[in-house]
Amino acid sequence: KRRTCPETLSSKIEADSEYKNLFNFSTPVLLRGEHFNNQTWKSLQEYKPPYGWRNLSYSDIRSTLESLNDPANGQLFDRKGKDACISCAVVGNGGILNGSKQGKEIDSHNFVFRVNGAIIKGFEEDVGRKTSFYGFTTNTMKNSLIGYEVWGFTKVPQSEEIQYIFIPSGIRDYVMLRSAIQGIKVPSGHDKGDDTRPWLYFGHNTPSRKFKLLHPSFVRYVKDSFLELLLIGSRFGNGTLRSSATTLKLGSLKCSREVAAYGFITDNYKKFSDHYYEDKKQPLVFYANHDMLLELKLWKSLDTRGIINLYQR
Ligand SMILES: *[C@@H]1O[C@H](CO)[C@@H](O)[C@H](O)[C@H]1NC(C)=O
Ligand SMILES: *[C@@H]1O[C@H](CO)[C@@H](O)[C@H](O)[C@H]1NC(C)=O
Ligand SMILES: *[C@@H]1O[C@H](CO)[C@@H](O)[C@H](O)[C@H]1NC(C)=O
Ligand SMILES: *[C@@H]1O[C@H](CO)[C@@H](O)[C@H](O)[C@H]1NC(C)=O
Ligand SMILES: CC(=O)N[C@H]1CO[C@H](CO)[C@@H](O)[C@@H]1O
Repeated sequence: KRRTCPETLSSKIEADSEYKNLFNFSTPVLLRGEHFNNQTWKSLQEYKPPYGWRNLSYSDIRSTLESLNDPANGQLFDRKGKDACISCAVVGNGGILNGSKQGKEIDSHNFVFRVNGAIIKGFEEDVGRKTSFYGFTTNTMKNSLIGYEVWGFTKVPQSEEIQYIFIPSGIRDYVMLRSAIQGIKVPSGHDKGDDTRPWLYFGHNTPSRKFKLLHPSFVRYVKDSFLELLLIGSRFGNGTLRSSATTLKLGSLKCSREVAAYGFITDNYKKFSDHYYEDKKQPLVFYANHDMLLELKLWKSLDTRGIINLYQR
């Protein structure tokens, strides 16, 4: 059933004189096979990864894109008609969620986005159960599996409904994605080796329509519009925050009714642990304090202006 939105997020943003320029609803979001041509190849040579394809292998990029040949690879939301009025929860992994009891509310959204070390088992009451999208770079995913294993992040979320959003930080993401679709071990590059079997991460026989690849131009747009904030990061380096912020921005552009952000940094971050799953409080690690505080200001002001709902307590 189609429902029309009383007030769409895009109309709210368009009416906001300060923020409308931060959002560009025409930015391409996902890349798929039909986008590969000489012109795209050439124009993306202008930027190095994650913002383009400079110095990346033509044959790897081409074969990866060609494997994204299902129309669903180019669409975030499969079910037609749902586009009419979609509400999303974007769930970060911040300590603010420990004891929050937000699980039911999170699951009540049409789609739930999670990122990086998203541990669910044992935390359902606070973070919910549903995962519609999992966003990551190969590097942040693997770092999360190593660094958060001790807290229970032993595998990437897998389920019937889940779809995987690859954030292309370098050639390894393209190679991993292609191998995942083909159902083969990673044949070359950084992730080559016996212990890198995509099906361990994304499940066996996962249909190719469940894999999405963010357009490098989208990653660049997020960086530009977020005032270079994304160069900074926490414990596991610069990719972690980028994955969260990129995923949040993606939700803001694509979810027509509402975007609620849970587990992101808030004013009173000192009260909370780095992540919701640590057993003893661990302070949030800043590599670039100033920038992290800018990020905090940005989330908060987007909330104040009614563009996102930022969970705070
Ligand atoms: C928005 O994105 C489109 C597609 O990339 C681009 O052509 C356009 O110039 C952008 N608009 C603004 C105001 O930046
Ligand atoms: C695209 O580039 C390839 C290799 O550079 C070239 O052989 C081919 O003719 C080009 N195709 C078009 C339509 O320009
Ligand atoms: C990377 O690409 C630039 C411009 O496309 C080129 O000048 C440079 O030689 C390349 N570097 C390597 C290591 O291939
Ligand atoms: C999580 O919450 C519980 C119960 O309030 C508390 O005992 C525990 O210390 C908290 N964990 C962290 C890492 O803050
Ligand atoms: C952990 C890490 O790699 N931090 C780096 C993130 O990026 C900034 C700015 O480029 C560096 O100064 C940090 O060392």
